[in-house]
Parts: sequence; structure tokens; C-alpha cells
Amino acid sequence: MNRSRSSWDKKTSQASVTRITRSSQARHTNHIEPPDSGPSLYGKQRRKQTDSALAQNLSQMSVSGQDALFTGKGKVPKASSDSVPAPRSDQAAPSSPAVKSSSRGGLASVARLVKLGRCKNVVVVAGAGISTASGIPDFRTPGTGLYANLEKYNIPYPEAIFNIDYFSNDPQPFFSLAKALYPGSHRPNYIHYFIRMLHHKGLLLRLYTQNIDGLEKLCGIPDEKLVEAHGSFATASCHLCYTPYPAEEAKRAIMNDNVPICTFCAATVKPDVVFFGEDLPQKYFLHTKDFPKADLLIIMGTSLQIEPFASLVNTVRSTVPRLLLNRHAVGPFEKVPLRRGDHMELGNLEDTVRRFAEMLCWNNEIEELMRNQETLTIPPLVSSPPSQTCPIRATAEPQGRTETSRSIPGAQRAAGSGGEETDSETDSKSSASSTLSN
Ligand code: CNA
Repeated sequence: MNRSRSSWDKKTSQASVTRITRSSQARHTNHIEPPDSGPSLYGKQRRKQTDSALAQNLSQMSVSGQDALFTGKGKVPKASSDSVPAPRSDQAAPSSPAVKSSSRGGLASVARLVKLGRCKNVVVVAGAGISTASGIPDFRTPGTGLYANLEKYNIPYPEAIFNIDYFSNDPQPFFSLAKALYPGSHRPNYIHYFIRMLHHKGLLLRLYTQNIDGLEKLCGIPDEKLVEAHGSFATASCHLCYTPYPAEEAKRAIMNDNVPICTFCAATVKPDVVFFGEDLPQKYFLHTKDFPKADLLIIMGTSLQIEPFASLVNTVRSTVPRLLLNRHAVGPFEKVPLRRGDHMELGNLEDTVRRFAEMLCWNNEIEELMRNQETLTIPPLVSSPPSQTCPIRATAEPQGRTETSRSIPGAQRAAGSGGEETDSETDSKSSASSTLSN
């Protein structure tokens, strides 16, 4: 993984930085704090709305689910402060009436914009919530989230498991979790394919994901359209000197309860998943070009608790519509009134995305794309110009597996790789042998 090394002051503008480390806003606690939605990079650029059709569409904005939350017709009760928090991810139950959507909700408004051809540079910001439908628990959903099930790792606070200093002292808690998280036994779901369809239609500027499960690649979203902001299991390196280490060997060691050791400095090797306190991959900095260019931002399945990623959503132009698809209001969507052009559709993400696809008349194409892709052994990584009617069917050459002869002290023979997944699907990611124990 490329890492830039120059120093970084967290208070400085993101545009001027070359090194950014991952941090959690809810440090050492499960409590979810509202993210900083103060002036952003572009916060002061209040541009006049010049496109009257767009303005008209935006004026029809409403927030699905909020009708049920706030009793006044379109009015929101004022709290003592100037903002009223919408239900947060640690509060409302999934069965809350807020999950009901209206046919004229934010989803319909945004679908109308897309159909009108007004959204040609869509940026998607995604989190663990897009993969729960694939059977991978997220972090913070009460009860099912990984943070609610960490007792067995014997760590002082949930985030410790992704803390690089903690790892340096004791890698075992992370390695135990990694055994459950290693990609291999999960398949992309409808939500992933919806994002791929955005690409297929030529509308996806970039997908910024916090996920480390590799399902975006597996569903065929091409590398150049994807920023895995928190890294992935596809590569591994020394956590101290960053010397690369064969990902397959690292996986073998971890799956066999051994510790992969750097051949250069003898420190512990870990998959290139970005920990709190570690630099984000260089590719993350594409955001400085992408977000100003975006004409629609879709935020899906994230609590927006991890910085600097969470603040990205504040860096689109102030006139750009932002659509939150999540079970709960998060980030800037926790405050009312919402920013003009902000929409949210609360509820089960897969259901919401299916409805969105139906509004766009994409459902059949997505289903077909899923069928085709899931029957292919090697999904295509397609970057060809999109077509309105034809699902992408290109095939990709399998890349050679990353086999090395280097042995890891104490490592036993790997468990059988066994899965249908191939390296070309996942950028040399390890083969399928893991199971998700949670
Ligand atoms: P998070 O903090 O757990 O938030 C997930 C959000 O998605 C929450 O707001 C949930 O309410 C929402 N959500 C979950 N399931 C659904 C659903 N079915 N329908 C609607 N909404 C849903 O996770 P974030 O992604 O915000 O946090 C970033 C962390 C999580 C990243 O650093 C990842 O590495 C890490 N993570 C990734 C994975 C993965 O790769 N699949 C799994 C678990 C954690």
C-alpha cells in the first residue's frame, strides 16, 4: 500500500495535506457523537442556483421517514439548541416507524434528477451497512454489530482491536477478528450491484468505501472506480517498516493462529487494513478532485463515525444533492433543518436500494447483472463505456495466485483454499477459506 509520510496537522484543510491517519470520533467508547459538520472545505462557497430545473427538483425535496418522526406537518419541533437530532444509530430500533418511506420521498426526488440526466458524476460513500445483507456484521448495530460482540477478544474498549499501538503490543485480538473477517465466504449483494450499475450506466465517478471485505471488487466494480479507504486484506505488510509480505502467507499464518513475521525487521505483519493511527492509502486523496466534481453524493450504510472519511461528505459543493440511505440518520443528517438538497431514506438498505432501482427502471438490469456475475467464476472488471441496455459481460484473465516459498515461523500448512473465488476477482486477495464466526 502506498503511504505518504509527510506530517499532518489534523486542523489543517484536507486539500493541503498529504498524510491522513484514520481516527474514530467515538474514541474508546461505543457512544456515537455527532460528527463535525462545521465549515467544510467548500462550506463557504454558497453558489447561486442557476439551473432552474434543478432548483425545482430540489425544492421538492422531502425526507422519507421523518414524517413519522416529527409530528408537525413538515415542521420539526425545536429543541433547546438550534438543531434537533434525528434518531441516531445507537438509539432507534430497526423497527422504528421512521423506516417507512413515502412515495414522494427523497428517493423519488433523486431518482427524478438521475432520470433527467442531471447526475453524471455520482460519488458513493459506503460503509459496513452495505455488506450486512451479505452476512457480514457491521461495527455498531446494537446486538449484531462486531462492537457488541467483542467480549471474547478481551480488549479494554472496542476500537482497541483496530488500534495500531494496541496491535503492536498484542496482535492476537485483531488476528482473532481477522479470521472471521477475511474475505472469501461472502458474496456481493444487490446493493453492491446497484453501485456497479451506476458504473455500468456511466454515472459513477467513484465509490469510496470503508469496507475491507472486498465485495465491491468481487461484484465487478473496476479498480479505477474504487477507493478502499480503509485498505483491504488483499495485501499485507509489516506494521512497523511496511515491508510487503505475501498476502496468502499472512492469511495462512493468521488462520492457523500463528503470527506472520516480517523478514526484514521481525516485527508483526498484518493485512493492509488501515488501523486507527495509520495512514490512509494514497488513493484516498482522489477525493480532493472527485468531491468538488460530484453532482450527486449517495451515502450508504455508514455511521459516519470514522475520520477523516466521515468528513468527506461535507466536501461536495453546497448545491449538490446528498442522499443518505441508512437505517438511521447519521452525520450531517442528524441535524435539522437538513441542508437544502439533502435527502434521506431510512430503513433496510437493501429494500431501499431495490425501490430506488425500480424508480430508475434498473431493477431488471441489475438482476441480470447479478445472475451473470454470480455464474461467472471470474467476474469482469469492466471499465468500458456503459450501455443503456446490455449488461457488462467482459471476462477477465485470471491473475496468478500469489504463492511464495517463504515460511512463517511456526506457521502450519494452510487450510484448503477451497472457495470459488479467484485472485483476479479480488486483486490478489487470498483464496476462500475463512468463515465468519460471528
Ligand atoms: P458502522 O459504524 O457499523 O455503521 C454501519 C451503519 O450501517 C450503521 O449506521 C447501521 O445502522 C447501518 N446499517 C447496517 N445494516 C444496515 C441495513 N441492513 N440497512 C440499513 N442500514 C444498515 O460501520 P461504518 O462502515 O460506518 O464504520 C466504518 C468501519 C467499519 C470501517 O473502518 C470498516 O473497516 C469497518 N467494518 C467493515 C466491515 C466490512 O468490510 N463489511 C464490517 C464491519 C466493520
